[in-house]
Amino acid sequence: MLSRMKSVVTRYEGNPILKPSDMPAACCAVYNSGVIRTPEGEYIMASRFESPDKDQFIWVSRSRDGYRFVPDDEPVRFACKPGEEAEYHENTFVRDPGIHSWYDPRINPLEGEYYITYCAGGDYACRIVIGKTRDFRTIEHVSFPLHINNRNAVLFPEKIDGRYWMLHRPQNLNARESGAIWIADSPDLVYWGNCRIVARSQAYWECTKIGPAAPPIRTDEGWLVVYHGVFPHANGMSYGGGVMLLDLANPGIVKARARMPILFVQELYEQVGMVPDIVFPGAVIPEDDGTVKIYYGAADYVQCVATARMADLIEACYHR
Ligand code: BMA
Repeated sequence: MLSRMKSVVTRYEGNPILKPSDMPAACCAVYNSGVIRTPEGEYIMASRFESPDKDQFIWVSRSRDGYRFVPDDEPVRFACKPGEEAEYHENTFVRDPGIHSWYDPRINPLEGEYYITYCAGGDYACRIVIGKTRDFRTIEHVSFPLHINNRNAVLFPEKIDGRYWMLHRPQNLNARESGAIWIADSPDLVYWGNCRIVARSQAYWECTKIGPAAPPIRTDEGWLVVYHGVFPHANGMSYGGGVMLLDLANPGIVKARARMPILFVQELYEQVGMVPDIVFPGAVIPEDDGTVKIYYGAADYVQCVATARMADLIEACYHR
């Protein structure tokens, strides 16, 4: 379909904002970050950090302006109740001490706390884990919300109808079944259920699968959800970012959804990396001047940021 709609997203000219050589430990990729801005105005970014031997850690960097980030000296530590470490490792598929695979963190503000939703494991089996942090140095285990083989999850920032809500993406059931975004709800962040499909792929650019990217943001028009979509091309998968609005009172209902991706691979640093042709958004931060910062991983290698006007993102949802 031809569209005359101009691009609503502007890439930061200093991209990438975080790359392997910025990290204080041997690193072959740092990307797919979750980000928040604290009430004190500090930006905190939790990134997927990959060591050259392919362990995966979550590594935090901090910034005053949202563009220049300084990494902590160490990755975050995962903590659970004393005596439950072996169980936590078994259930996050840590194969033996030292082989870690915790990745793609999202930071979800909820009831004055920061909940981290992240994925553990790999292609053999993976799952969503919910943790919680105050200092972004230690993540305390909260729950294993869903059965295995779910990959991306974000929490709504407030209770709706007295319950907690989550968007998630189960692994594709098979090659022909395109992966969809699902919704689940919970009374306590531990027991989740009532899982059902919210949105399937609709356009060709996202025909392989779609998954939630940034935690939903409340707007007058509905919950604004930025998501990722995947297209298969001759060389592999190409990832882009889309946007939709969910009903405020019933977030299982899509009110409006852009047909065109708002973010798609254009720059060299998105085309060349560990995995080519990937833009993978993980956070949208609204600013006081009506703009938002959209943080995204590029080519499974580096971390980038772009800006947009919130009004333009909402309007894009009505362009079909
Ligand atoms: C997904 C996840 C992401 C990654 C993407 C592209 O399945 O593993 O972390 O960015 O694939 O390789």
